[in-house]
Amino acid sequence: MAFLRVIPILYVASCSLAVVKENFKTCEQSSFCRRLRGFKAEVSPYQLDLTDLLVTDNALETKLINTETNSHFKVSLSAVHGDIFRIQVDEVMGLYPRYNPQYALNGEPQPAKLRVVDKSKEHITVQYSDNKATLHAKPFKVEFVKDDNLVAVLNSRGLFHFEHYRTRPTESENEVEHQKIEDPGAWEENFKSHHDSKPKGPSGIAVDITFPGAMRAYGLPEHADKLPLRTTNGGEPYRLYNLDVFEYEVDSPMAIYGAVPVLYAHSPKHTVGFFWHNAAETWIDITNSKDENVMSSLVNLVSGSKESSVSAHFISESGIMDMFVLMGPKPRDAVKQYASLTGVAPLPQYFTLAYHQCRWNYNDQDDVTSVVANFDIHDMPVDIMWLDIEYTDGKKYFTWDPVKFPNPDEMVNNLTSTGRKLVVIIDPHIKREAGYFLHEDAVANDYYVKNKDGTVYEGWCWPGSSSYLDFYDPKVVDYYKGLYAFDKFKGTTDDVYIWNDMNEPSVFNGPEITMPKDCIHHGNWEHRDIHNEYALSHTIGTFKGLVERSPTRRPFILTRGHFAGSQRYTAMWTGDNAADWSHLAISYAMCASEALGGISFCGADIGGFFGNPDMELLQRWYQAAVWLPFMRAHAHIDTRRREPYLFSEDVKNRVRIALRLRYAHLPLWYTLFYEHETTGEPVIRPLFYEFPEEAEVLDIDNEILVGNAVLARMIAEPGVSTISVYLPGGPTEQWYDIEDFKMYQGGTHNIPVSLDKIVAFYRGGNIIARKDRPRRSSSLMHNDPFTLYVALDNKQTASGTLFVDDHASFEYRAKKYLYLHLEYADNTLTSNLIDKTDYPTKEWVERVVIFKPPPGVKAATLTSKTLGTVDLEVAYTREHKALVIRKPGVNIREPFSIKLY
Ligand code: NBV
Repeated sequence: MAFLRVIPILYVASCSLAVVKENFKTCEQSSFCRRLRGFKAEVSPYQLDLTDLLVTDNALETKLINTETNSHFKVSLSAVHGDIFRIQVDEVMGLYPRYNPQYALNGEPQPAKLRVVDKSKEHITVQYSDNKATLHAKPFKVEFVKDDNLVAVLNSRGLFHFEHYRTRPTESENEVEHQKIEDPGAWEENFKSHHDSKPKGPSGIAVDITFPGAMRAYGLPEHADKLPLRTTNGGEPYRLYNLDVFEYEVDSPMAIYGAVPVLYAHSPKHTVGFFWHNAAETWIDITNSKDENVMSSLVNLVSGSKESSVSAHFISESGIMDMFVLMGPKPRDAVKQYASLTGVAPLPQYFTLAYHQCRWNYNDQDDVTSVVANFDIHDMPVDIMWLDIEYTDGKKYFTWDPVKFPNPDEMVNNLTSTGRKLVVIIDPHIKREAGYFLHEDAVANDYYVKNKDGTVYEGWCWPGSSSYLDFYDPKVVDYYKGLYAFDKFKGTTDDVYIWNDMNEPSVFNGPEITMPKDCIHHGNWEHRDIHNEYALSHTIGTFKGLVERSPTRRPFILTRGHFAGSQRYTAMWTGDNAADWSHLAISYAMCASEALGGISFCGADIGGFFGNPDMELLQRWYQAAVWLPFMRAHAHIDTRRREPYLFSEDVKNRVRIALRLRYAHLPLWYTLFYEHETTGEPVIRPLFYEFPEEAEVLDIDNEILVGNAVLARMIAEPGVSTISVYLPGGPTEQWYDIEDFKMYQGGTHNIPVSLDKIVAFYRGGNIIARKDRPRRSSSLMHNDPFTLYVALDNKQTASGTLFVDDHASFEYRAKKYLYLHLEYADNTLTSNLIDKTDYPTKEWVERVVIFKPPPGVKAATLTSKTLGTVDLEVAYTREHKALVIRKPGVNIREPFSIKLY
């Protein structure tokens, strides 16, 4: 019945797109948020007892006391390799164990040595490299200093709070006691929740952290909001609670599908990160001094100066308090420090970076075949076809609809024989239907998440009555991964990959469209403790399944729900956006924020999921999506068909050009993903990442950097004929329009734009390897030659890298790859291997294009071991904007040099 009540509101596409806000809590309606946001103290009641101190090589441990309630806590401060401090706070003799996320960290953080450099009854200071942390006793406060600059202070505003029991009360005492200690609203969420029939009561935690000198904060994905975090005082805090928000709105701090609790406070002088390692519902208030007069006094308190600052107030419903301070000092350092904790995305297969064609739903197997055939007929590249939920037999995952997809083997073979791949959806809800093997196995072996009374939890989702696998139970993961085996999931092959949707988890009749918080997972954890981590636990199961199924192929998984650490297993996309300019506009900001949160492999549905884009919006969307890591078109079942070949010649041509531009840059994307795996650097970067000293870039989020070499500026304004673009780096920086090679210096430029225009620049000083021969799919490009684009800086130099391997297997981990360093200086281009590795390849250099070339070049010679020294043809392009060197012909495996005369 609940389903009938909820579904019409939630899942019928409405004419005017608007989120139903009433379905989701505000901070005020979330009792722990209301309580802890309201917790204010003149002076923090929390004090350290530094007489109770244990110091080891890597950590110190001491006691913290709430002087008002006399509750005791254990605090530890440790040094983590790579300029990171970790602070953990937990109850002493807590009545219940508190949860610490199990899957976010990529193993135990590596300890580093710290030493005590100063100590009294009032404070203790430890040092690790040029980082210092001082614990102050009365009141409790921790200061972080880098290079003698105070960069962060924990609890300077006295908002630290830890809800805690001292004794196990009876149910009635408990209620009275807590109404006294906390507040009368404290019971709504937690009173009835228990592991052993006793109520647990409030277990919220909160802390403030202030960053003196900071001018902006970034991060905390996933929100459909601008890149810089806004001041939330007086409004709603940013919320992190994985939710299936139907028709989410932009410019909003509301929670949506993913939660990555890391933020970066940034100023031209310093960047510091803060990772709140907690999987429960979390709210974060942000205060930017630029917006708040009140903050300047706070900053003065903290730093004694009038400089700017940012402050954050983290509030979570449960869990231990586990915090990492990433000491920077630059954005690059802080982001890499975060990656050192939560890991990196393994190099994806090459095809995953190409163009994906999706729709809810392709009608049947003939439809799939015909869509691909049409891409071929219309000469547009496509690599991957996607099947949404309608391919299944009655929403029973791991099965096929016998009428629409009677012969999946044949369909898959048709598709993969032309080098294409298939992705099929697998959601985590399991249809409760007698005879469905998965449900029967789950019931027989106790695989489902439970209600608090130990019975199996039943919710409502696409299949109707559903239950949810408990991926916290190792035996469930063991079973689940086996479902991907070819003999289990019939019709699939090595070329079929997986889309995990609805894994927040989405429960149509659940509170806030998700699982009730008092459901119980393996280990006796309440759903409230692990909620934001559930999707991650799901995709780990899928990842294991794909590795086991195809041990020599790198898995590809797309997920909607995500958490810190998800990058180690999956790509993500920004869910159900709308065919609206505002949703196109927010897509760079959303993916840039994810990239700072470690998840570079991000994209937004091209065209917008809900609604029908007009032709201008659709084309602009394709053009913008060229520069996001995951490039997929997708559409709601109620929308008109919009495969790009359906439109006029003009539109087709523009989309074709956008797709070809994407395919030409696949070597760049691939190299960047390799470098992401090896260094932790994000693949796409907001401007402040590469230009941290430049105040002008702080708020820019309609531009994005692909690596450090390409700057793309989306056009998300309808009907424009001129746009303004900011090119960072100042007057000495040289940027080249990638279409006409025109050179611009750093600064603001107004650029005329037609509908054809894709606004992107190569940064002077970089060499970009491209594959410019148009093909139907990326697999047909493997042996194609490279064109090297040399974009010179004002010193007439440039450099770049190129990664080459088999595009699919794990052999690159056994040194079967080529990683090239390309360099241009003194009128000579050279290529050398960075690592002592080898990979036999047919790929070769077809052309070199030099932007802003030296004048008067008449000839060039190539020298390499097997070719010796050969003369090459050179020619300037019109207006001498570029010099083209024809057919160097050298295999990319061979070191070479090309000298200009
Ligand atoms: O599986 C249907 C859709 C899917 O197309 C979309 O991409 C997901 O984000 N799914 C959500 C279910 C609900 C759509 C209203």
